[in-house]
Amino acid sequence: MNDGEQRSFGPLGKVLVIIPTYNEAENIQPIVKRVRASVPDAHVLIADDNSPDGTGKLADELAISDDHIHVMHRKGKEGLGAAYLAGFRYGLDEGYGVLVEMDADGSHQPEELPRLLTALKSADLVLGSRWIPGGRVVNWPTSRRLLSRGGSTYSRLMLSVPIRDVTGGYRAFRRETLEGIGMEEVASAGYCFQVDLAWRAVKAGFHVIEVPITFVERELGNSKMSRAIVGEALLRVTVWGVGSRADRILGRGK
Ligand SMILES: Nc1nc2c(ncn2[C@@H]2O[C@H](COP(=O)(O)OP(=O)(O)OP(=O)(O)O)[C@@H](O)[C@H]2O)c(=O)[nH]1
Ligand SMILES: [Mg+2]
Repeated sequence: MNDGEQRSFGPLGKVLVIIPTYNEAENIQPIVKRVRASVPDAHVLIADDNSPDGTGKLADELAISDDHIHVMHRKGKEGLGAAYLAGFRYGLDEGYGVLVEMDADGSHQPEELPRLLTALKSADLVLGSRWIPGGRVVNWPTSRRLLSRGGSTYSRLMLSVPIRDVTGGYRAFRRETLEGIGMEEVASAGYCFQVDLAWRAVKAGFHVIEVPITFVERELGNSKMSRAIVGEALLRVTVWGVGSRADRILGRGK
């Protein structure tokens, strides 16, 4: 995608792994430990939305004994998109060169992060992908599989983005990519946040590549997936797709 082959890419710089959390008390310590073990130089930012189950306090305890762990306490549940945007802003302000998105529930395996980072050496954005050869999903019921594949296919066709897994949330961005996609205008809260970011990166001409991952369904804690999140995604992707087609037809070229 987008002539990455002809470009040369600069060094990656310091890595910040952003983990948004809402009620992940059972998961937060194991996931952070796995990140620290897999990529010891990387820093971790936990962006907690004042989880009632005390995730934020557990995160603080982790940060006390490890200067590579940082915690952002947000005032209340505002959705994963808002937590990531705040995390990105923190990371850019603090001078990180690479910003990684990772769920807290173990679905995104930290042991696969080195592969994403290696791929980022010759890309602007790397997407962990379940739906390319080598990608897998473990422990997902057929209904979830269909929803995810269907959502990705619908978004790909609607927005004409050449990406197989456009809703996935295991990603590594170069800072320049986030600086170049108009992050300030991103309003999506839930699932479509991921679609929004990938689409913006493709439209801005960045070199986006997919790397196969094994996605493991959460074992502990509760899902925050809801009909509202799916509904938001469906509605927004449809509005974006229709809008960009209309722009093309009317010659407003986006
Ligand atoms: N800060 C913050 N984090 C959130 C919010 N909603 C979800 N998250 C986190 O975002 C990540 C993804 O959420 P999940 O509930 O795992 O969503 P999902 O992967 O679609 O659903 P499951 O398949 O059930 O795991 C997890 O680390 C959540 O704790 C939110 O409103 N605020
Ligand atoms: Mg999950």
